[in-house]
Amino acid sequence: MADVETLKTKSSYLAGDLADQLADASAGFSKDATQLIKFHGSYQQDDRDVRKERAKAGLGRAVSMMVRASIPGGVLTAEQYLACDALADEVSNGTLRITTRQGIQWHLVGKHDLKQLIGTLNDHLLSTLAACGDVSRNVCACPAPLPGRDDLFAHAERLAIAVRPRTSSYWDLWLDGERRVSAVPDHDQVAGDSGDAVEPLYGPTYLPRKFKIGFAHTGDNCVDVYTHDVGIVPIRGDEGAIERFVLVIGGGLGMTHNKPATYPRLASPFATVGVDELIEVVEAIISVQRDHGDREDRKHARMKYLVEERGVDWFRTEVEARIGRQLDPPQELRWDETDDHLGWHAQDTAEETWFLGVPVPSGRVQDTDQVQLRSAVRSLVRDLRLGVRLTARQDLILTDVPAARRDEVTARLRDAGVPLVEDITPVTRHALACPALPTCGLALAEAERSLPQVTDRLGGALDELGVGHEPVHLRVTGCPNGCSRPYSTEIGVVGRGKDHYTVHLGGDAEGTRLNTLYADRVHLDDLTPLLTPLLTAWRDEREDGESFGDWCDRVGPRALHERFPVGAEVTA
Ligand code: SRM
Ligand code: SF4
Repeated sequence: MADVETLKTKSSYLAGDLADQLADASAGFSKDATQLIKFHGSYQQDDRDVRKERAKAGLGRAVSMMVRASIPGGVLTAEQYLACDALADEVSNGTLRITTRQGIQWHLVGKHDLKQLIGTLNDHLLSTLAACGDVSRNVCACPAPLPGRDDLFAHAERLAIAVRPRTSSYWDLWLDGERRVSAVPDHDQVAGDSGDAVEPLYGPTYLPRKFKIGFAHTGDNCVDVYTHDVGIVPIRGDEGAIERFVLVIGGGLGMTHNKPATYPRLASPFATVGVDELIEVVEAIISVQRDHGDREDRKHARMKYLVEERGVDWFRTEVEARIGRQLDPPQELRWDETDDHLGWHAQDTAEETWFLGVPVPSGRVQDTDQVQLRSAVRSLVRDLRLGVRLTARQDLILTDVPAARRDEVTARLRDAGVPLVEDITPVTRHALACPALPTCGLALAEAERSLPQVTDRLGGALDELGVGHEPVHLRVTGCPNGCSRPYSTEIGVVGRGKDHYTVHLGGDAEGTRLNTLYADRVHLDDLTPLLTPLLTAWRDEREDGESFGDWCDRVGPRALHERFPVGAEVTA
């Protein structure tokens, strides 16, 4: 068993000695407690920018906490958003970080401010419970409130509540035992019951590893549904109501450089289920992973390995045995061009209410000298009581804008220097980056802080080639764990070591195809020179409307290497 398994077993349902550790004067938690506190939504980190100097000066690490709220479908009321915003100043570093799973992170939080932060969130019916840890994480869902489509959220929220841990330790630790209503599932039966009274779904050792669920609308894969452990896509009847759901299973992206036994995987078609069966079937899927997932090797513990190695048919038989009936085969899914929901869109057919998707570079909602994004969003939400939605592409959507106030909203954002979607290049629009340095303890290279340089240079090269208007999708991470989903896009740039990256090409904008490794140890300065010959060939050879990723895929990885050998200058 991995050490974490013993820790979970001994923790009495995630309590451990967290209460004592929270009360002591030190800035951080013990090694064991840092593992347990993840289940409560918090990671212990240190400022890596000052690690070396502090060590030289004989000082310990500059320890702080990152706190993550899990927000199903990324849907927030005005009051909830304003509470999150206020916490950024009260206990954090003045920024809110929208995550690639529609959550919010606060960085540089002091250990002794955790209770205030988590308590305030719960006062607003938001939670950090299970935002991290070996449980089902935040449930993603397309957040766009387009007419006839906003019914998906209710399903996502219901499932999110059903799969939340039920231990009282979270409430005991952060809320003096007071349980909030929204956290209580409305059903007692749990398919694949662990036989455990406290955690009927998870049991005392929870899952072997993190678990992710996402909902996408047919045709619009804005949440990258194939990268989830369970992806869920509604099928609508003639009247437009959701009648069934298609499930895909076994997605996941994390890998380790030079360890072929670890790999990204896209989810496989699994089954079609009725609306009333959804929770039961998803719980049964989770229970199969709970019982059969690898609890010895955490690098091999995600459900994707179970699905890949035992096969979808074996998995389906296991689930059918647990629910006591056969599942219908998965209906075929179709995907159009994925919409990032930026810009203005009508929220109802009468066009009385609108929503505006606002680009947020790397999801960082902050004020800088040039751009007062955080202040502008705060004042708009406060004055117009707008709803806020977070996208899985790290952007935000302001909802419920009366038609008559659209111009005012646009003007106020522009006055604050906020670039809207029409003001940015396509490569900037579609780019994602994970936080990486200085907060992420696993980062091998920069990501968020280098993204502007990468998009400026690549955007410049595309302009020079006369294709600057074409959407090119780029995602950067500081290590191969894949937090900004770099393997399911056209150009994935993955941290390898200081300033060096692997470059992956040939995924598609719809997120239905993995890219493949093209070059290793590329210095960031060499990225655009490396890609320019390929982009030139794409411009000249592409078939009608063919995207860069589709062209790379058509040419094929081997031919790409032969035609565009990666020179020693970029692999130094
Ligand atoms: Fe992630 C770990 C940030 C989405 C795969 N991820 C981490 C940690 C907590 C580092 C750590 O363990 O010490 C990062 C904190 C950095 C920081 O300073 O904030 C971190 N992950 C993020 C976020 C904030 C990136 C972002 O740009 O928004 C995302 C938070 C989502 C959320 O609200 O829950 C985030 N992480 C993802 C995704 C994308 C997704 O889920 O859609 C993935 C790839 C999909 C997947 O899970 O396979 C992802 N994160 C990982 C992994 C590799 C897991 C694996 O199977 O190997 C790790 C490392 C681990 O778990 O050991 C990791
Ligand atoms: Fe950290 Fe790596 Fe995730 Fe980036 S991809 S946030 S560097 S774990």
